[in-house]
Amino acid sequence: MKPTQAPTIRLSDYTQPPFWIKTVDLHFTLHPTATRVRSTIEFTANSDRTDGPHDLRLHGQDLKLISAALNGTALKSDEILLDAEGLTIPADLVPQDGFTWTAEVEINPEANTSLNGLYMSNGMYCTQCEAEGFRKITYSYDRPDVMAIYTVSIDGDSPVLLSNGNKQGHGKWHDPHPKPAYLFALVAGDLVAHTDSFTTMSGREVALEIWVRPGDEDKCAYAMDALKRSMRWDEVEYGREYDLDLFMIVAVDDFNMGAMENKGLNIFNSKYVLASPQTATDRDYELIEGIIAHEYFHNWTGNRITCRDWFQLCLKEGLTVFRDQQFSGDERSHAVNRIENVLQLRARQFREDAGPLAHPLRPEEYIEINNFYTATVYEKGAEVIGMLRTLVGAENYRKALDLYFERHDNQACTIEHWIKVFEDACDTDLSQFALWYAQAGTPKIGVTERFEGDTLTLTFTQTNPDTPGQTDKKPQVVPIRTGFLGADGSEAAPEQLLTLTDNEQSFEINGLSAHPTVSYLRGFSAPVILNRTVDNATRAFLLTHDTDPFNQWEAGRDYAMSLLTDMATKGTNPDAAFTAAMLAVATNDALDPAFRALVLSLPSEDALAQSLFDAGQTPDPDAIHTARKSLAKAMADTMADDLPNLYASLAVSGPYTPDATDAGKRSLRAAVLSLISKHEPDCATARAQFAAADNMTEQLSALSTLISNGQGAEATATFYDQWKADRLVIDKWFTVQVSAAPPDTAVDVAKTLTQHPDFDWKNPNRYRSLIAGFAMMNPAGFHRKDGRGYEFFADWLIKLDPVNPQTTARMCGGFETWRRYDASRQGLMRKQLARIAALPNLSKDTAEITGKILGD
Ligand code: B3K
Ligand code: ZN
Repeated sequence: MKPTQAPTIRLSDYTQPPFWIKTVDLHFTLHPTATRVRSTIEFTANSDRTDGPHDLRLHGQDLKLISAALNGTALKSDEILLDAEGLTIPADLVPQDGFTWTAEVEINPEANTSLNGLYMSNGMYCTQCEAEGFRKITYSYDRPDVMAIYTVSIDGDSPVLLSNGNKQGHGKWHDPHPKPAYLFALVAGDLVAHTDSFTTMSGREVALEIWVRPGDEDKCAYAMDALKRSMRWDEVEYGREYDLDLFMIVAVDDFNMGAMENKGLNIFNSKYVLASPQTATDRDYELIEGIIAHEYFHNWTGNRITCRDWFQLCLKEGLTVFRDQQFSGDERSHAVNRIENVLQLRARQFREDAGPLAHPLRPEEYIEINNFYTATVYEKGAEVIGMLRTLVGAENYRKALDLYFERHDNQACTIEHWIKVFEDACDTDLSQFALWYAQAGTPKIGVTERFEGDTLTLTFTQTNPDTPGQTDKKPQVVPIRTGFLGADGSEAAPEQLLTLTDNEQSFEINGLSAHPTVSYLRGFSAPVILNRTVDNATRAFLLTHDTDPFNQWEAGRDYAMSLLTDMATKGTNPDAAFTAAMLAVATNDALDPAFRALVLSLPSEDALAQSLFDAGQTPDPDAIHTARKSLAKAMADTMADDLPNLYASLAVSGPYTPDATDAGKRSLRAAVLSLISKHEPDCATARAQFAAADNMTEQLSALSTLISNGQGAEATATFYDQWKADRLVIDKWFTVQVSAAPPDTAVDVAKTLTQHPDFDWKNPNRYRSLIAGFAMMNPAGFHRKDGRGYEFFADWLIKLDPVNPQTTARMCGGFETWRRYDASRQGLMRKQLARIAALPNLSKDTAEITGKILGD
């Protein structure tokens, strides 16, 4: 790794702070380039730290210190030791039994392009403090185990001045709940509110406000509806009531991620708040609902009970993702949601777990904590909670959660606290289960079947692969929901939960009259890779008969994967039995259209590349792209006679609603449209859909079909003219052009688009729409043989790093799979990574990630 000054932070080094904080009072005088922050902080002794006397060491970064005092006595400049990370007051000046710290600092929000701390977005002030942004606002303890009561007053020209808690007057706020500094927030600007109210389960009235830029107020209704449904759901399912008089959401255009759960004042990327049928797709609506719920649910899982240190991040993130997934399943379709979540998990988390960035759910060290807001922490974190619930049962799960909230309210906790709650509530030993938090990598499960007499013996094997820094792993607890199907498709024996705890283990199922077809890992009951030797006839049987919808879908996916693997590596032809099975699913009106759409969508190019690599082969991105196209063409050929009717029958009548039923029809219709276009040289159906669409879902799917068939020039221009004033739609316009472009032209399309006057690259949404759209959504274009895709991507990472390290580091993940490919591509990718890693002044964020990816 490139030499860096940044220290490694270790879990094993955790110690409590020498002092606690009771209250923090902040006064802001806002100015775009010279904001003043006056702070008064009450420190108390920490009686557990008997190793004193202690210095006062406060975090602070990019702050200009104007003055500071202890117990009202001004500190002289030689009594304050300032450095780049904060300040130190020597112990002999610090009253060890507690004291009042006051200080005034000046900060420059306009110069803050990192979007971390206090910054400006379109003339509006806003903050992002998780994980360590509060230290860019004032000197304090910026660590999650220090929880305090905050009072805030704000002076400024902006008509709207917001902070956490309950409102005490214009620009005056008090939050009665102790919170860590990372949940602090401030927003000021010319904003308008979409308002509503909610009556809680104990009858309290809570005001709800969604604050947006003038002109956007008509696009908040769906987010508000999702918020109210989330609030009710948390009361019913978890007994959790909201705890302030007011709950606010603010939409911001410049934001590094999706949203942030600041107490009582959630700040959102505007992409996950604003929606109208004309401008947002069904997928956008689904994401808005899920993210609104996620941030709201953090109020209990994250805010009331927070993390002791950042190593425990999955304590709040894994649990909150699990809760938002339960909510979305309840609000929509459990089967469809589960499939979508597993698709995401495999695309992001399995990919991460198989590469150089693999890390345990609870990492043991980091350089930059923002690099650990990963698919592993979030998505594998949620899977682990799901397994726990499967193992102890729904009733015990609720008992354990009740105990968690009762025992740990207002505390900063660890994974050990979480596990202990389950052990106590369910009277069980979870020491082996806890390995899920400590061991990185996706377990690989093998299975063989033996049938004798009336007994089926299933023998499982479990391998936990080596990952960076971890070898010789122990077997984990793997709950495998298993079904047994008779020849007529009925359940030949009741479903069983087989819990694997060893590296090799057998289970017997008795009383069977014949060898059943076994349906393993129903509902994807554990985040593992199951290697099962199975023939295509069995896959087709499961696709038709499995009573578990997840496994029904999985059988089709597995079937497609095996065909595509052969097509990409051996040049075989598509199989007629597969396309016939797809036709049967597509036209089976008894099945939910959304489910049918998922069955019809082929595995992604990236998923195929990973699967080939796992099987010991070197993936060829061009061959994968071609194989996928020819399998889609074969499906279109088999279905040719049925597609037009199916397409027509899926038209949704009446005004647009984003509900799951209509959205499902539109998604199947989009899949059918893409197949129809394989037989239409002029893409007539897509053209007609583009012209007639009254909603973004249909307009965009038509545009994507046109572009991928080389017919998109006119529609692309029309779309731009229609939507040039809508920044979120123009993000989609950039993405669709680079993601749907044929691979041989994609890099040139991307390059040309970077010259477009609307390519405002400092805006993370816009940057991602084009740069990540190309690198992550057009694999064959990115991995072109001459390396121009890699070079283009690296050029833009280099450009962004000094401006926004957090987003740059995250995007470097585009290179995390370099070891999968042939020597030439590996060399080309390494060259670009080395070019980035060698930059002088590279951020610690990007240095940590590129160093790990290179493995130096
Ligand atoms: N907790 C925030 C993520 C903060 C990321 C800091 N780099 C959003 C969420 O998970 O809800
Ligand atoms: Zn979260």
